[in-house]
Amino acid sequence: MQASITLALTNVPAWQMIPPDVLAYVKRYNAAGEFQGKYEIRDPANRIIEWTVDVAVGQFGLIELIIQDPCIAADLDASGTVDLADLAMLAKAWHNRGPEGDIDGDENIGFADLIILADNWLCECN
Ligand SMILES: [Ca+2]
Ligand SMILES: [Ca+2]
Repeated sequence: MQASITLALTNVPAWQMIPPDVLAYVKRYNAAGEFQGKYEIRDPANRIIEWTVDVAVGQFGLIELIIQDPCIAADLDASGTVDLADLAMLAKAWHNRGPEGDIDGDENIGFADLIILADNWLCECN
């Protein structure tokens, strides 16, 4: 069975108050808990997010709203500083899929994550 879900981010003024330097997105999972997609919420085209799911009505998966300081996101080992240890974790996960080593939330490990890490190099995020 297929069904369509619409997630409408209707409180636009609230979204516009999100600081420009934070990561802000929605992650979607299916009923089995598997990652399905990431949606940027600053993109005006994505203020209304709609997709089709292949599960019965009432069995929709998790939707996770993430608003996060990019320094904390880039601190992969949660040491309080973005440094070589985090770069090593990113390199180890390079081109993998999944949350391990992911910084921008798309569950692909690549240049987008490296850019955030580089932009926050040596930042202290306590
Ligand atoms: Ca760290
Ligand atoms: Ca990523």
